[in-house]
Parts: sequence; structure tokens; C-alpha cells
Amino acid sequence: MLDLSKGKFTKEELINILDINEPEELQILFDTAQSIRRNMQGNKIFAYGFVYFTTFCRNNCNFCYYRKSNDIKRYRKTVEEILETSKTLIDSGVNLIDLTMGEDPEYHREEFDTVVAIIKTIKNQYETPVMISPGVVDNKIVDKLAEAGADWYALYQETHNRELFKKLRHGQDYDQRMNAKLYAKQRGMLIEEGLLAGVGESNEDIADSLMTMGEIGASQVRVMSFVPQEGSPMEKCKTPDRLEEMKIIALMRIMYPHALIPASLDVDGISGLKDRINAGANLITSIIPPKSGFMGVAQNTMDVDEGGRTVEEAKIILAEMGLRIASRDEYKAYISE
Ligand code: SAM
Ligand code: MD0
Repeated sequence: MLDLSKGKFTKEELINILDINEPEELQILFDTAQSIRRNMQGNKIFAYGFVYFTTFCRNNCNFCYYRKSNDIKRYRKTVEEILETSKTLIDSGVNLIDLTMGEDPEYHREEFDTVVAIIKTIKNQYETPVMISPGVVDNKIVDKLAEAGADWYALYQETHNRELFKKLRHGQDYDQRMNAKLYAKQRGMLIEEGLLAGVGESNEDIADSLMTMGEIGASQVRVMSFVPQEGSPMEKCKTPDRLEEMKIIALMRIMYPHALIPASLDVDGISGLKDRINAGANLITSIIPPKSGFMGVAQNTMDVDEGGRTVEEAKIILAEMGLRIASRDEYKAYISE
């Protein structure tokens, strides 16, 4: 098999690695990814709290439960609820708060003033890093979010195949989405790029995405397996074999040794944590306090009220693997390297 440790691959090489199905070759892929993670950060794993504070959205993404046309119960949390949940998460040991929203017209109308105030409280009073996942916003809003102190801007293209993008993010503009991210980077924010697995992409598309993530300078990169959503146009589409997601995680780790790569609890809940860490992920995302009334995205309730998506639960699994959750200071040091 190809020498994986070199880290730099041509598109053809990436496609060949994505084609691997032999158990021994797969083991080499995952072992290489794991040893890179261990060399970078020893036994530390990072953890993000997830605060999905409004589920209203003006978009109609075909894969998403919260698409505008889906007739579902929605919420828009108050500032008090958002801060209380953020504080609970921080006290439980997360390293960062990911403030995520649907593209809620209310927040666009008030030009994100409330979001700015929330970011400032989390940054200044709670002394905790912040990621903002607001969807596409214009440059003026990116300026405001950067000035408020947000460390990260997360915005996933889902695919870098423009035709497929059109099908997934129906009615949205590929370049506008990409440019918002690039502008945030220019403004000094760290950026997260991401792709969806199992939405009709080819291995060539995945290879393109893997290369683009590096070209745009993303410091956090993710893949999530598509989860079918009730009431959405893709409701009847199948969720993909998880091996695809694991291979992509491993390749991202090998190509981008320092990158933050999520093991998202939003795909298979807490039972999916171990495999993703073993594939090379170094960060647990979508930690949500039980009974807080806040939801996930791809799995909107799975493991939430049962307490499965907590630092506590994750710690037990990590301990069995000889790993531990990093402290906030260790996280801050890592992102400033
Ligand atoms: N609304 C903002 C946006 O679109 O960028 C921010 C949050 S969006 C809800 C977060 C991400 O969740 C999407 O970009 C997509 O990658 C992922 N996601 C949404 N629905 C999903 C599904 N059915 N299966 C897997 N991942 C999904
Ligand atoms: C996650 N459910 O980390 C979250 C979400 C948005 N920035 C992240 C997709 O899995």
C-alpha cells in the first residue's frame, strides 16, 4: 500500500485510499491516523458544548430537518436560557461553546446585536472560547462577530461539487457560502469546513473536498454521515455505511495533523464516539445538557435527555481508551499554536 505517513497525496492517490476495503489496509489507515493524533496531543481530547439557540430558518436544505418548509415545532431561546445552558456546559468541562442557529430572519433583522452580546458574555465573563455557526451572513455581520471576540466561524460547504451543492442547498449560492468563510478567515477568525457523507458524492468529490479544506486554510475540518430526516425531501434516502465517514476522518487527520476533527455525537450518539476517535478524531462535539430543552441537528433528541451527550459520559469512554478531556487552558494553547 501507498506510504500514508507522507501526508501529501495527489487526487488519484486519495481516491485509491478511499477505495480501500481490505481489513489489513484499513487497519494501517486508522493506526496511522491515531499515531499522528497521539504525537500531536498525547492523551488529550477536546470537547465542545453545542448550543443550538434558534431552530427557525429561512433556507430549504433538502437534507435538513429544520428546513423552512418542514412543518415542525421550533424554538427561539431567550438570552437567559442561552447563557444558562452555556454556563452549565462550561462548568461540566467543555473547552468551547458552539453557538449554532438556523438562518433565523429575526436575528438578521436586528443585525445580530443579541448574538454579539452573548458572545461577549461567554468570552469576557466566562473566559471561554466561542465558535459561531450562523449560516451565511454578510461581511458587515462577520466584522461584528469578529470584533465581539468570536474565535471561530463554522460554515460547511457539505460538498465541493457545485452540481451536488445545488441539489443539497437548494436555492443557495455556492460562492456566497464559500466567500463568507474566506472573509471570516481574512478577519482573523479560525474557520471550520465540513462535508456530508452519503448524499450522492463520488470518491472524486470527496478527494476534491479534502484538498479544498487545506487550500482554504481551515483549522477545523469535519465529516458527518447523512441522517434521513422526517418530512424532508431526502427522508427516504439511506444513511451511509459508517466506514465511509471513518475513512474520511482518518484521511483528514493524516493530511492535516494539527486540525481539530470532530467525533460528532450528533450522528450516532455516544455509542459512535469510540470509532470516530479511533479513526483519528481529536474533538468531541455536540455535547448538550440533558433536559435543557436544546436540540441536536442530525439527531435532534438522541441521547440528549438520557444524559448520553455529556462530558461525564464521554470521560468514561475515553478513560477506557487511555484518553482524557483537555482543560480549557490546554485547548486555548492548542488553538494559538
Ligand atoms: N444553519 C447553519 C448552516 O446551515 O450553516 C448552521 C447549522 S447547520 C444546522 C449544521 C450542519 O449540520 C449542516 O451544515 C450539516 O453539515 C449538518 N446536518 C444538517 N442536517 C443533517 C443531516 N440530516 N445529516 C447529517 N448532517 C446534517
Ligand atoms: C455538531 N451538531 O458538532 C453539531 C453541529 C455546528 N457547528 C455543529 C453540526 O455535531
